[in-house]
Amino acid sequence: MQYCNPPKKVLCIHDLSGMGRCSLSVILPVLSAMGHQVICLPTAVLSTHTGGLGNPVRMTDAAYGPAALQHYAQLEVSFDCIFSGYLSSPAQAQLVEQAFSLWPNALKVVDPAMGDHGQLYRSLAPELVPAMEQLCAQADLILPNVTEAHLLLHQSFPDCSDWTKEAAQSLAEALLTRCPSVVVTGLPMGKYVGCAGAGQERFVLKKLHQPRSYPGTGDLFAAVITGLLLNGNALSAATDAAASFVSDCIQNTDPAADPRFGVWFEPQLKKLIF
Ligand code: PXL
Repeated sequence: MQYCNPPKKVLCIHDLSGMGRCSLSVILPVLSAMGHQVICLPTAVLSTHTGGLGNPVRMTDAAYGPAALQHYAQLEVSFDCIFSGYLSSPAQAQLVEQAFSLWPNALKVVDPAMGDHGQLYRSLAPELVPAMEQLCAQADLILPNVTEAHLLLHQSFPDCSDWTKEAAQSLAEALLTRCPSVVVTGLPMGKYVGCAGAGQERFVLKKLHQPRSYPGTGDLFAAVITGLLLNGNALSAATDAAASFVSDCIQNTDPAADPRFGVWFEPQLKKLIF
């Protein structure tokens, strides 16, 4: 019996929102479909995301994260990638930093999930911003949306519905002072939504999907990019493919469905299996 290569191990430090198709609920199936082993370290367990479904029930235990990291270290496992997302406190940014120092050879991907539509998520304290900035400085790749990009740069959020390619590129490049590779997502570009990347390979992508807004699309995008990088793809190719996947998910979601419950990504997962 010939086995394939062992799956890559990805430590995902993100929240688990039970309903609403975001965070670990979408990252786990995406990375698994791509052939990776996901180790989930929930930063909080919520009944739903915080984007308009009422007040989610929350389960948080500040002691869980550090104890879980200690357990993994004791098991002497090594991770190929550490991928962080929604953190509920500055202490959890330190938790991710601790994971980075325990597994220094892992690919470090930070989705600085903090806000959308020009504002910090209501559930988060402003002190998270400097903690996230510090965390981004230690990452190999950061994936902020346009709101988070402005928060990280201490810039006020522009009221712009049609980003030019040049403006998108300079926003991404401004973040290169913080981290070696950057992909900014969710840039409104007229009839489309674009993303702009910068890093060793310089590129800007635009006009990726229709401007229908759903929670969790940034998490899907980040998970597909991460999975593709771990499979040896270059960032520009991974970004292109992740953008088409998210676009397919949006196009295959009935526009009449309640957007708060996210995109119908499940039937699209087969596109990620090779
Ligand atoms: O997908 C972003 C996200 C992740 N986690 C939680 C959220 C949101 C967006 O609203 O509320 C808890």
